[in-house]
Amino acid sequence: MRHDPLRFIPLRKLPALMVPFACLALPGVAAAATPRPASATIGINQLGFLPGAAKVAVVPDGAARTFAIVKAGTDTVVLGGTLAPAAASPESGDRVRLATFTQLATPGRYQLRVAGLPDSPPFDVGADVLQAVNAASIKAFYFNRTAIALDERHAGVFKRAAGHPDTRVLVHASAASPARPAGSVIASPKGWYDAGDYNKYIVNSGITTYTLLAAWEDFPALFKAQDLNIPESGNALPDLLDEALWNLEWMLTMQDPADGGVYHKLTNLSFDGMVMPDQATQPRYVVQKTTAAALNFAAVMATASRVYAPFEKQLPGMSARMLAASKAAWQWAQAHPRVYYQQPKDVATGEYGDKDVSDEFGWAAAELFITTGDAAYYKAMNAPALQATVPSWAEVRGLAWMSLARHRKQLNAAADQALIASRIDALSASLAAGWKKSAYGIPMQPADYIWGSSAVALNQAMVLLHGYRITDKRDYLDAAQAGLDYALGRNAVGISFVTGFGARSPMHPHHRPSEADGIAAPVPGWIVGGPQPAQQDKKDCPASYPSSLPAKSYLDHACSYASNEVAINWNAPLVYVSAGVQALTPAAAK
Ligand SMILES: [Ca+2]
Ligand SMILES: [Ca+2]
Repeated sequence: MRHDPLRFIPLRKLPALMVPFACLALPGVAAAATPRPASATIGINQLGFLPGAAKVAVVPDGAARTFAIVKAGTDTVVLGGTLAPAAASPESGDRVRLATFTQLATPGRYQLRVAGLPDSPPFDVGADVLQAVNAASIKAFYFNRTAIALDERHAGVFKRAAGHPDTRVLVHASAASPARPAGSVIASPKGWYDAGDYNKYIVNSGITTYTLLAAWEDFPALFKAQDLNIPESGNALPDLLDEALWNLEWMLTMQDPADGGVYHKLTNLSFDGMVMPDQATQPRYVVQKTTAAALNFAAVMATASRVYAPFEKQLPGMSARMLAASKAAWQWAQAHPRVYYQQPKDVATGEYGDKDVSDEFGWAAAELFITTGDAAYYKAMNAPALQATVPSWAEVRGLAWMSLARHRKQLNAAADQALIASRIDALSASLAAGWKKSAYGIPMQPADYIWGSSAVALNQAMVLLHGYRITDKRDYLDAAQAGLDYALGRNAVGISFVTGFGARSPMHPHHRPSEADGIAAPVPGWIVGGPQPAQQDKKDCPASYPSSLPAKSYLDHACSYASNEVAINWNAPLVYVSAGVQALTPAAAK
């Protein structure tokens, strides 16, 4: 059954809605939005395609019935084709035709040409077209590290002073315990800033870190060969695992050693202004232990324990420490199964509240089963009742199934192999059915344009890549490619949603460092939230949205936290999918 995103994916940290956008009066804030998309543009992946990938573009319906592929900037036609019949796209109000040019496999730079329209942005065909965006999407996490100065050697023009050491964090009254009364001080350094703001939230950084580790588990060869130019480059650990460790070390400090419970977040009492990290110096607090945080933590630490186990020499004791932390959090959740996040009256930052933790129980149990082989965890997962859905921070049951599918060959007899395969295949089939009927040829459906829609597209693609791995059904790979194409420009606004990548990409993300650093270009490698029709920021924005339609409700302005913010949990599936498409696409076109 297809999930209902409106029901299952809550808005990102709700209180942001109530925070007036105060940045316009501050220096360094760009007020101009980038030009609006032309009314009729060809929607295409603006980076390009692997030679063996499905290649499709979206063309506004007009008089033309044919298209040509030309060498970029020339009239040299290398391929011609017929446009598919026009179809209506209710989410964008467009009538469009698909141009399919999958057979174009010769490496080079091209444009798609249709009579009566501007040529498409240039795109490449080549084996390495996704390498740079994959590396940048991971490097973005480095740019959002807390507690470390970004030096010029690693950060280039985006060098900055360290912010938020978090070595003296207060225990909020909501988190007080006998050993740690309100106002006592703990150290909780490292981790990443969550998004455009400077706070740290367990459940959101948990799914993020898991997704990075999943990418490692599925495509290790790609990451072993990768040099991200981060401070740990050249050490004995692959850079992706160095970056993930930066957050895992923070997460470990969020567990109360006295009882195994996990604080929900580490935050100011209110959001910072649009300033650089080192200028944001409000007191920081750990706030309330919750069941969701404990279970999310348990799942991530169980995963990390097996990922870092082969690196015992580099990280002595780390794997065992993570597994012990996972089990302690699991035990706390067993004893406190319904402690939901309740925002204290004096705290106004993101909530990440979640009152359905049945999925978190299932996910944590699955990861503990995979890592330990203990059948009691499989039983606790209650597999027959646990569905697979497209993951989001509050809706993690699909992660249990993807992990089980990934490790299926090593699982013991407790696991139901047929059920694992059927859960992944059924969810992939439903996404592929949407892809087939979509006018844009993408898995995204009208209801998928929610807050963070870009990540919906990429999490769908992640599911589809798992489906392809299990079944070898080519449709699943092609649908996943279409989801990535969406994020990189095959969409109704004709924009690659990744900063710094593509002919047209966001220039004014709602991201404090990008706005406050005085540099025109945004910090690169971030995917912005993308279009969604609720436009909760409309009242706070001096610029207006170009459209109220779901697929066109996008505003490239720093005011637009509802369509143009960045977030770590949106970048993580970009890391996964840009790696997976590279690793799984057959070398030759067919
Ligand atoms: Ca390294
Ligand atoms: Ca949940």
